[in-house]
Amino acid sequence: MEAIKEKRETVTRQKDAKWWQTAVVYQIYPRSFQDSDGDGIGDLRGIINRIDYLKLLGITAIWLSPVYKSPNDDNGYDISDYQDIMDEFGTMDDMDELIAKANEAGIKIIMDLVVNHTSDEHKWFIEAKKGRDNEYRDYYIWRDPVNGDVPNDLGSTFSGSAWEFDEASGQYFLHLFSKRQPDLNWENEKVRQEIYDMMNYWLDKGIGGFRMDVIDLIGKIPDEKITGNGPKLHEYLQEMNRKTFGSHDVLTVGETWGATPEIAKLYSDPKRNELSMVFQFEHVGLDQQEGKDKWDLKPMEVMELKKVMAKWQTSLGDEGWNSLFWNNHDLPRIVSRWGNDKEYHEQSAKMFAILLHMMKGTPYIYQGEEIGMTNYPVSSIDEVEDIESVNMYHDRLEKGYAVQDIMKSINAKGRDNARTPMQWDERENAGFTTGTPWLHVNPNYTTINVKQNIDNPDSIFYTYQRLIQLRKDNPIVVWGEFELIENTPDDVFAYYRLYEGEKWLVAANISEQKHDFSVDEEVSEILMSNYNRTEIDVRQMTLKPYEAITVKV
Ligand code: TEU
Repeated sequence: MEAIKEKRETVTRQKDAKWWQTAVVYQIYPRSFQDSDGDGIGDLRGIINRIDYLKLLGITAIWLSPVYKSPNDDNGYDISDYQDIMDEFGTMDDMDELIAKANEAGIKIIMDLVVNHTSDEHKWFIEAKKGRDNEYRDYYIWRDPVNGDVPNDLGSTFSGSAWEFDEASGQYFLHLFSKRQPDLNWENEKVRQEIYDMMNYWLDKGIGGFRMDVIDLIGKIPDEKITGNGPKLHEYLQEMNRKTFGSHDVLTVGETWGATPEIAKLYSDPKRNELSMVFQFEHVGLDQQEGKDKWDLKPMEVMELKKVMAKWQTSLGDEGWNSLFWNNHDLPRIVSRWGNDKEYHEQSAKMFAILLHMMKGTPYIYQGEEIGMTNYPVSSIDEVEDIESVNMYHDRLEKGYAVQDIMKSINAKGRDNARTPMQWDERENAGFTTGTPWLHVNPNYTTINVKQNIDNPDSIFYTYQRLIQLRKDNPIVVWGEFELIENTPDDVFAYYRLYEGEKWLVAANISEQKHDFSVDEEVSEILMSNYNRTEIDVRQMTLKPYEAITVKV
């Protein structure tokens, strides 16, 4: 025990270690996590009731998707009051209790900061719409028609134009997402100060930081059709750091869809006093056709995945910090997307866990990933809830796409896949609610649920629990150098981690085929094996379908 205790201390004692460099973050989509009052919608009390479960898993921070007042046009990513709690989720007292109880359990609460836009029911927008002279008009982005039409051809992520006409004033306002999510005008310093005041309100509550929704868009120049990475973006982030979280020891992670390693360094180089890290999405785009939308599918090539992830593991150096994820509330479930959620369900879910959690960076686990929850394919658009999928359906139908092709895209990439209720046990509605769930429960909850995972020592849950413990006990996982092993079969992703003379080898077979694998190394200890091997000789072995190992060499 002394040796492990000593090692644990070295994990956090390293250089000027930040707590978020040794953290493991669990993302909760509150609407689908746990309902406590039978209205069919998850709530804060439900999360409080599950803190012991999260402590058992071993995570040390929760990223909470938005819980603020919202009309739920985009399920909480359309905020009408940043300093009040959505009615369905509970009260501010519940929120204060969640922060306190999580902190007592050694778990920090990371709030979701959605400040590229508000809801159209926010008081600022209600005022702004009253007229061109209203003091809040310039909190948003208004433009006159051009030749009686939209100011330019900027498009919304949720299909159609990014410009909505306001009859009363005869102007258009900008919305890069739904028509009910008007973009804020960050060039207006009053807007920036209002946001900073709100952030300090939450920091004063003792939260552990912020996940920053589409933060790469706040520097937009709509007249030049610049949306991401605008010229003032980093000026705003450095001002935000100075005026809010810079004086707190918190985690800040930016959602930056277009980031490259060079761009990521601009956000997360400690010398720049901006953010802790970013979510980069280069690996997420590997199964969409070049230059097209996420709906235009193509198979993911493992060779591409290896190249992209190795590049990110080795490019930031000490000028940034990686976030590590496969899933979130916008993405299809990894075991269905790139694994095999039928014959090799457990093996492929465990393989992706081992492959990712042995890398360098802060891992993020999305609710249900730790028990291998899967996509839930539907047959009709009537079963689809998500605004992004519904808007795309109508847009592509109008453009002549075949319904079955549209539904194939939605089943592959639609966001509802990630938002089906958390599967707790075999009771009706998977123990998520005693009422009627707001979104269908995946019928496979009878065999894929928390209770069945907890009762099975060889479950996916315990694979995640052990990976989290390995990170806590071994500095090599947090601080070790990453080195890709090149000469492997295309579908085998293998790498080393090296730290102060210690060397770990990770190998994952991302396919249904067996693959020979050999490196000239002597195994001294087996740390992870999703096939529970008791002997491993990496000088000559055959990896089974979706097999993953971590060994000390
Ligand atoms: O997502 C940003 C975003 O662009 C995603 O919606 C993405 O386009 C798509 O969903 C990829 O599958 C953030 C939030 O994560 C998302 O839930 C919100 O809908 C969006 O911003 C607007 O706030």
